[in-house]
Amino acid sequence: MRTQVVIIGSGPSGLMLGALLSKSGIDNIIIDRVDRDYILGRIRAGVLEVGAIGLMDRIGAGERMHREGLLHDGFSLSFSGRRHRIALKELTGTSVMVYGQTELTRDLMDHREQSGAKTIYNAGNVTPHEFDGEKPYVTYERDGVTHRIDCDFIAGCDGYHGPSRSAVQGKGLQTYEKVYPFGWLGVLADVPPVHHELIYANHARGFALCSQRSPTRSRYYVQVPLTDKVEEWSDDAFWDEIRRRVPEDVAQSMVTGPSIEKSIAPLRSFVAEPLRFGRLFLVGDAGHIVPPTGAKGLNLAASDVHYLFAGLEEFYGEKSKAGIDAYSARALRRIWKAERFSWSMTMLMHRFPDDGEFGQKVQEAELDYLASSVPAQTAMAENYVGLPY
Ligand code: RFL
Ligand code: PHB
Repeated sequence: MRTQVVIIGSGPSGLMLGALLSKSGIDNIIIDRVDRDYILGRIRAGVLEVGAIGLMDRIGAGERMHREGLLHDGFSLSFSGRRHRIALKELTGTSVMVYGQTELTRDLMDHREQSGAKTIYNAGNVTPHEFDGEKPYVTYERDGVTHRIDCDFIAGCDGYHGPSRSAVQGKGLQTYEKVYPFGWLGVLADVPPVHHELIYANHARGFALCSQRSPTRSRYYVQVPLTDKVEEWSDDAFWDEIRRRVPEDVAQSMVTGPSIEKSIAPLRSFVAEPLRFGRLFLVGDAGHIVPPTGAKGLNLAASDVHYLFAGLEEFYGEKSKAGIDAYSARALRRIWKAERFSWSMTMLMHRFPDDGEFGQKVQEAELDYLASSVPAQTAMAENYVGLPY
């Protein structure tokens, strides 16, 4: 088999890149380790920046997103029994959209099926080869048979645990990492959201987040120790805990119900540099991870795709390598700013077991400053809605 670009990974970054390439007449094949239903079963991001929304429109897959997505003009921070609203729209002129990653992925998968572009699911042992030279290829196994796809480029859109980053180990790859001493226990439930906007809560018992997917579906999170097991958390225990961590009026109006998904995600900051190794590119979570507090992961995948697509389009259209040569540096500039913001939101809103009272006093002072300073709120809002591409 031969194609122009092999995309490893059928998550949001692989699907967005594939759609843009197909639209420009650049042939591509997506290969994933699992199948469509498995990918759609992962409950992840919920907040889209204007850049990601624009990318969906450019692809031509944004119709349902605009119909069902919820525009949010602000969010609240709660701390020390107080609630403070960050007025995103008022401060920056921009809103964000609440539209689940599952729905965005479904729209992209449907779009790809309609376009007739090829996707190979359930592929085992997917491996990139010879990307240092001019003739890279990817091998994979299905039903006991090894297949080979020759290509011009390989896009590693295979997430944090995928084979692309493993393949560049020892080839000048540098990594930067911070692991946080807690995780997020998340619950999805078919209950109406407690508030029309998101609430991020800093509480003595730990962080909590009230998010949503639709007028009838809510997504809630609480900070938990890494030693906690999801099986040990009954629905009742979860609802009791989150109600303790949010302001009293919020707790009283929270509608609870059976969970339809419950999972624990560890929190990590991670960046790989560079993001290009010859004809192999790292894109999205394959190249970087942010803790979810800033709602940036999926949005960074979208900006990486924007830069890489521009480079590939220039390569095929104008026979220029300038765009692909610039990909890593352009993407990393934006990535590091989102890393900084996600780290600072995480430090501000969580309880750190080893930080003691001094750490808490500093958090309180920062939150108090934020509540009283419009420039500080504007800086937070500007980062939350997303820096320009
Ligand atoms: P994905 O979505 O992980 O997709 C990678 C794909 O690669 C496949 N793959 C392989 N394929 C072939 N061979 C192998 N050996 C492979 N290994 C893996 C996988 O099956 C998969 O299909 O990466 P991608 O496309 O880069 O997308 C990144 C986003 O998924 C991620 O950044 C966000 O979900 C992060 N995130 C959030 N981002 C936001 O922008 N806003 C949010 O509100 C937000 N909330 C979150 C989040 C992530 C969370 N978790 C669980 C990590 C909340 C949570 C709880
Ligand atoms: C979510 O709805 O899953 C979500 C929203 C905002 C975040 C993280 C996750 O910061």
